[in-house]
Amino acid sequence: MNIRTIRTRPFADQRPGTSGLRKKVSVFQQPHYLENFIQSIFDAVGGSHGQTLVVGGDGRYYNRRATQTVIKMAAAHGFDRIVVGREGLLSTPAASNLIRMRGAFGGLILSASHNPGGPDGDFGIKYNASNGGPAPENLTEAIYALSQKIASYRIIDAPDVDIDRIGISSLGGTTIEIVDPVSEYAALMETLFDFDRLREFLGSGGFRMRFDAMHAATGPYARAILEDRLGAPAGTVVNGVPLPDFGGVKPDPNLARARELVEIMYGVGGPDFGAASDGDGDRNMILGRGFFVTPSDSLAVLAANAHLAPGYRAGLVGVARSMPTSRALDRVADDLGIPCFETPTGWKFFGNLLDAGKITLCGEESFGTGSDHIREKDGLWAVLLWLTILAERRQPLAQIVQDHWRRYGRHFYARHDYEALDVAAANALMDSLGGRIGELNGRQLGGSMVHFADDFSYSDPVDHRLTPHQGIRLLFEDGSRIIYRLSGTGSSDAALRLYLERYEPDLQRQGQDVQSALTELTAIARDFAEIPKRLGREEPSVIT
Ligand code: VG1
Ligand code: CO
Repeated sequence: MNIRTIRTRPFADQRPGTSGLRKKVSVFQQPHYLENFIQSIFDAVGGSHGQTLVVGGDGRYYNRRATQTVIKMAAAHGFDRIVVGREGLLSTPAASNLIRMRGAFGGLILSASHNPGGPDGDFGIKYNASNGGPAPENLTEAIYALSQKIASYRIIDAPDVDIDRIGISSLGGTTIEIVDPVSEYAALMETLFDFDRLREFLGSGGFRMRFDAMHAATGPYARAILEDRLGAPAGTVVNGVPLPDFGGVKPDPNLARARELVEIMYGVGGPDFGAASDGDGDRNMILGRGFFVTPSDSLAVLAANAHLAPGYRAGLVGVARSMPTSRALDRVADDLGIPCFETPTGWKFFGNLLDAGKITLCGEESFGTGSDHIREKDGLWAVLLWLTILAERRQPLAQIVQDHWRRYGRHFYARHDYEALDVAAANALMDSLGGRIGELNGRQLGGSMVHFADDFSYSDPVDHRLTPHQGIRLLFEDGSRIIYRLSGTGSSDAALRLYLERYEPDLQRQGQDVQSALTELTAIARDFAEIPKRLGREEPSVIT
């Protein structure tokens, strides 16, 4: 087979963000753009000879094309075997599992997750290492550095591989294995949850649920597990066929973007339980009848009840949350007498803690929860754990969450996103905040006393690597928090994320509406950052 070496030049914009490299499809379609990045990954990780590589994506536009490019470049780099999800599909959690099951060297996941799809939307690619988790920062920085001095890449000259049929073929000296994207993932779920018990619960007729796959990667997984194996009625999974443009909707499971599901859950005679997942299947939104569970609360409730599932019967060794995620989890950890770690935003920071056996469960405020079963967040896993809790406790979901608040107190929480910002204005706002936090300690801000303020810096408890500048945080004496950071998943313009949290131990006041409970804190946050003046925005684009 003919291996060609193609001359190329660097692209200045190939630094990976929170979760891989995400750009407009048109950017990826430039000649050599994708190839340069893949070559930089292979050069950064080295040692591909004789190894196994896993490849798959969320099914968005350009997924099929990119899959062929990855296969041909991996073959040119001497991989012994390339395991590919049929039709180029693998949800992010399924890819993480496959890497681990096959003892693979690593995997390339073709996804821009919750970003919009289609020819005018975004595409993305990220590398996961042999533990199944996203490449750590030192590796993504090494990839970027190599992309800035690349002069050529290697690719095999061959016709496209048939990725639509399960089976084994070869390309040069490389074995190409096309696998069913679902089966190994479903088998993993069966080791963690009691499928017989869930089947009985879902088939009892007394419980109804709806799962919205948002025309993204989770559709086939949800159908196979919820409907085929657990016997939920056909039609439980809606929008279950992956589409290259996700049906024109941003596949982001939150109250604003998963409107269809939200309306049904809040409507008359709605189901008992509703859930949705994102483009690549690693996020989850959880709803009860007329009731929304914030992701931070969901994480805390899962931690407090995980022992109800067979996979977690032995209890949790520790938990972790990203810094902006509410501290509801910390209270559960305190109660259980286990450590709770606080990491920067992005799943890559949980990897070391999971690998070192320091934590069992972890999550983020951005609709991401997961455990040590893989090294990515896992939407369907969260749904199965919630179903287990509902099946064991036999209480309405809202009651389970309210009981949780009664016991631990309620953390009112909201995230305000200011999207499509001018990059310079967003950076100037963050710089200004960074310059002013030093004077804040012990001062009043809008009637509240600041306990401390800093620019969050993370020291990894396992390898002791330092990651600075992970968000500006203001902690008040009453336990409230305000956090500001810029998104690292956008493809062109900037987005400011403002995170607001207020603790309410008083049962009588836990029933308030979230936005009104956070009114004062919101005003303080807007004023201190001079949001209207600096960004020209009165209101956030989305509140989650
Ligand atoms: C966002 C979320 C973060 C999450 C990341 C990837 O990042 O805030 O918590 O890990 O997306 O999720 P940022 O930098 O835009 O805030 V996924 O499902 O898009 O891979
Ligand atoms: Co995702």
